[in-house]
Amino acid sequence: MITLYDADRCPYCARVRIVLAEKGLEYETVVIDLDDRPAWIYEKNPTGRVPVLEEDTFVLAESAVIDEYLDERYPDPPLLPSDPAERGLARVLIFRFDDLSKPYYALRRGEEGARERFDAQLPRLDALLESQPFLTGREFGLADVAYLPWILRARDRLDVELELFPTLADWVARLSERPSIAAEIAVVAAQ
Ligand SMILES: N[C@@H](CCC(=O)N[C@@H](CS)C(=O)NCC(=O)O)C(=O)O
Repeated sequence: MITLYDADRCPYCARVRIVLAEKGLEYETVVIDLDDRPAWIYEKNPTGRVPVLEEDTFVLAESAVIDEYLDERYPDPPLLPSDPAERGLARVLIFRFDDLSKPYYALRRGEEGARERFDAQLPRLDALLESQPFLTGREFGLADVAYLPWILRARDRLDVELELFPTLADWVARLSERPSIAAEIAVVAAQ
């Protein structure tokens, strides 16, 4: 049995929810109140953060690692390219995710200049999506999952205008047709 220690408002948890949905896996959710975390969550993850995935007695933290674990353990449908070069490039994008998340959290904190710093990241993603249909490569996969939760929250909660970046906006529109992503858009709307 899979258990996800989860919080609706957490985009890192969204990464895992999306992969569980894409794989069609059943799981149990334990909601963690991020403003009043139970002491026992530190036994599962020493940082006290969510998401944490538990499968029987196995416990795993870190959203990007959990997503790769799920992809390896439940390979159908695959969410990383079979071509090693394409796979490597998708992993670099996931590895460098902080290039987007740092200005995102600065924007959330209302720091001066943060909107410009966040907006400056979008042409890079837009240009990449002009050369390939998905951040992961030729098919949807883990790099798309790694970035989309923040792009959705930037659009829906921080008034970032994605229309200025048509290829990126088109990527969001295409992904939004997937049930796994539509469910996350509903989660963001409910917050
Ligand atoms: N690197 C972690 C980050 C997870 C994370 O920052 N989760 C946030 C919620 S979105 C959290 O638990 N925050 C509580 C805290 O920082 O104490 C991952 O990718 O899973």
